[in-house]
Amino acid sequence: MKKNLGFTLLFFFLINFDLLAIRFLSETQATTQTQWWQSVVCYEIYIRSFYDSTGNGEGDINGITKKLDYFQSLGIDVIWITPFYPSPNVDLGYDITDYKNVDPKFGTLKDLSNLIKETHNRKIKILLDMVFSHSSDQHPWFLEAKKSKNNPFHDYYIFEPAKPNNLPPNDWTSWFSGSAWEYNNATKEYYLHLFSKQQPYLNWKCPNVRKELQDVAKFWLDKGIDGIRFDTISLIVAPPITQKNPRWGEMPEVHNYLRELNKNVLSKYNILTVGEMPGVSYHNAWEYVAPNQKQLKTVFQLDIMSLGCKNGNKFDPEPFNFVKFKQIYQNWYDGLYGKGWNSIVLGNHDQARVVSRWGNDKQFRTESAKMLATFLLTQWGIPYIYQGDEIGMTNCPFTPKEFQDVEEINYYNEQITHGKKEADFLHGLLERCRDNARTPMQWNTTQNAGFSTAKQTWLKVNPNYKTINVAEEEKDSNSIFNYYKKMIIIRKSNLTFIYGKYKDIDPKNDKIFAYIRSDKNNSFLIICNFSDKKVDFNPEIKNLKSKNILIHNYPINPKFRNDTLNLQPYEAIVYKF
Ligand code: TEU
Repeated sequence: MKKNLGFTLLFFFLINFDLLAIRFLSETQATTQTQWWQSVVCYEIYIRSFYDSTGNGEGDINGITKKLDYFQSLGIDVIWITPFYPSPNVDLGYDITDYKNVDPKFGTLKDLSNLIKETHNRKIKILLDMVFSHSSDQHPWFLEAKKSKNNPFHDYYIFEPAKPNNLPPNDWTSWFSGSAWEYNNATKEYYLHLFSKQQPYLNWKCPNVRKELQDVAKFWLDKGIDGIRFDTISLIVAPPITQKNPRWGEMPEVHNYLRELNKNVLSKYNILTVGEMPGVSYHNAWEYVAPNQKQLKTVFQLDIMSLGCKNGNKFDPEPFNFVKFKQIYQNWYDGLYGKGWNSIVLGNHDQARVVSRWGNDKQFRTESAKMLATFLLTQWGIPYIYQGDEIGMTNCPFTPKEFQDVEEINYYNEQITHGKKEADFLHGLLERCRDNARTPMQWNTTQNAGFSTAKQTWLKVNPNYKTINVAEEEKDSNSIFNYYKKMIIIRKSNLTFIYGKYKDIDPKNDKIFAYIRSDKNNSFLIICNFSDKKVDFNPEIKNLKSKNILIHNYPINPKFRNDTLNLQPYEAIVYKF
């Protein structure tokens, strides 16, 4: 009897051990197993400003379809399209009233199916933007929710009783200025909004909300899209309202809800998912994107966007700390490499133009735009090119009357209300406002830069379109556009840039970003002068002069004095050795 019991126990131990071993192998394998999306180069399309096919002054879905060959010629593998769902456009599409439809001004569901088909015909993949942490205040869910406390949709949002004297539940502020609470008269409560008051915060603790949003993701995935960019997805669970300075992105329930979304929907498709995750950084990003966490595939590294913001104010620019800039890339590599995947952006529809912010859009526009392309496409992490950066589009001269973006309009009004003079803050606002990145794509020198035949475009066209446009760039073999093309080919033909190790060889240098990408087959040295100065730099690499140069953003050979490079302003060189 005892012997049988012993065998039985041994049998069960061995079975469980095998199962555990298989699971461990499959999960570690998943970390190292290659996935289609690890080697892609992505491109963000801000649909409203990309190409207007109807003449109404705004970009649209068929406009993207008409320009798909452009992405093919550039070497793009994935396009991410910003929201085109029905919206009152308080936040230009990031305030949604119908998650399963297309706003008529952008086209129809049929147009979208055609775009997906045509995109796939060109072996390009397509990501859509899902805005799941808030809806529009005109969404039917919210129109019901605010009616009464016992309305079945009331729990879809966060309503809290007012404090004495009808004060908001706490002093949290919105990302778009002012309080994060708006009073709702019908129920004598406040509702939470992290952005504009027209973007009420969705309550993911409500199972019906999670079910609705899972259905939304499934609806679009079943149309054949290849992935999702999740807007502000780390914000889906609010900290306790007693937390004076709320720490977003750290609530454990976020993981549970993302696991549920992944289990019920995302995991059933071979897709790329990328989270925009305010509050998540290199020390905890792996908790969201490590394969065995079963949540998302990748995360955007946006820590650099907090650099150069005096007292944390995006609209009070100061020179950015370049050593900190480099440290951020090292931290994210150390925090994620071998555990999960990072996504690299230098700009997007929420930030100033990359050549204006990180480069030099005056004397060294071409050199610095090419240097930034070299940097973006040789870093570890999936690179995202933002619409127009591939031709060196720059910030645009606006007057406050021309503003279209709620973030800058609210900020402007708040400053004036607090008695500030325009002279005190307008310069900084103009330098960093989101409209800089949202001016219409500059295709050529015809009316409205070839973006639209409308008399008036939704946002002004940058007056420099006569000299900065796709047509000019495509025909000039030394253009920024053709440099991006070469850099994309270099990245994709050298897997070291995708899977290889990363090492900053001079982290304390306050002008030069020099790093090595290596694997068992190759080593590459990338040198980027992020300054407008001539700089001597000795990378301490023997016979560097004799090494093979893969790409260089100056027409002349690099200058040396012995083993020391005399780098030109914004000079970028990639050596292979
Ligand atoms: O942005 C979220 C976010 O982190 C914001 O702080 C944004 O980066 C801000 O503009 C920086 O100053 C996402 C979308 O990308 C943005 O366009 C939306 O306005 C926002 O969410 C609300 O949906």
